Amino acid sequence: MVSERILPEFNTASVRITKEEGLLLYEDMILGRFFEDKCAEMYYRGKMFGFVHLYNGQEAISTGIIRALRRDRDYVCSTYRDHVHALSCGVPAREVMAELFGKETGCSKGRGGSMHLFSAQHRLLGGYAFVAEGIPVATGAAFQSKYRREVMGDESADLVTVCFFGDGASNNGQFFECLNMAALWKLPIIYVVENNKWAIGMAHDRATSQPEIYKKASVFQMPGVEVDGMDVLAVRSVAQEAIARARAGEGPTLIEALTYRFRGHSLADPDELRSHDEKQFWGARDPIKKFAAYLFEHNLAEHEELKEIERRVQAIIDDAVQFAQESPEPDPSELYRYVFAEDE
Ligand SMILES: Cc1ncc(C[n+]2csc(CCOP(=O)(O)OP(=O)(O)O)c2C)c(N)n1
Ligand SMILES: [Mg+2]
Repeated sequence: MVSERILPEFNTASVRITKEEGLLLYEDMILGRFFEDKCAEMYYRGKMFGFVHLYNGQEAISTGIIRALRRDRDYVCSTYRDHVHALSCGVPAREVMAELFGKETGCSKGRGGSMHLFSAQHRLLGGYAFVAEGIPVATGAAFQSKYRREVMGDESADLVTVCFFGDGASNNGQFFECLNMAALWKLPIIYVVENNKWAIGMAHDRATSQPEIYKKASVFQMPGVEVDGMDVLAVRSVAQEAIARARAGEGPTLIEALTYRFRGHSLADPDELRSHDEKQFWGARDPIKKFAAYLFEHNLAEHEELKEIERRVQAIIDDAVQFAQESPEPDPSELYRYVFAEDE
């Protein structure tokens, strides 16, 4: 028997969601899941190099948080587990897949690869290979929008930044330094810890003196909330509240989303350390199946409508692979291009 930290079932009575919104959230999660499954296939066929970290199981967090933001205006900062965050931000699947194939048409021009997705247009501040490296970058982005809005009087700078990172990252120094500054300066930022219980092979409970990460917000006088990261409606609800606070100038929030990755740490990880029982327990809480059940129960979707979304998304993924395959490699004579911003 495994004893797992989970939260009581989220009460959906307060949720107001239209059919259109429901289908959009479903499609976003399916896009993430199907994209990652295709990545695994392509990686094992030798189409990608280096480390590739998949997001299966955690989709409700990317969808619930990012789809509550203003697309192409608010900022998102990711980690090396960044494909699905990029997709939720609106970076086309073609450009993400081409980046993983190291092609010139990728969102980072084939120079970044899986762990370094970037899109100025879609306000994706980047994937970062070093654990916790994105936290100061995101904090800086939040500082600049506040500065533009309050000091320079730019009303269009009412922007919110979301910073994603893992449970392992929450033990790094940047986490504490940045939460302190963000709270002190009331920055418009939301720190989202995706607590999937593991940092490669290190169990979260063995690595930290206080495993309930959301409680660490209190020492900075910052609101900290825990949420069921397998329930997209629960995540969306806490995100909406935190975004409204940040946009109103009331400062940052720390959200701890309880989740699980359904695959190994990276595609090079044989995933032998996590117990069978633990994997089974969390596998039964699949966020996509849970949300499909909600949609049926509330007459927001028919089986055939969801199947139609799945077919459409599969076609997008297949097209992305073809695009990536047919795209050119970067030209070696342009090795130094894009090193500086003015090369763009
Ligand atoms: C500064 C730094 N230290 C160590 C590593 C090696 N490393 C890569 S991923 C990882 C685990 C991070 O776990 P977590 O923050 O929980 O994120 P998850 O992989 O679970 O999404 C470690 C230690 C690194 N990339 N950067
Ligand atoms: Mg983790």
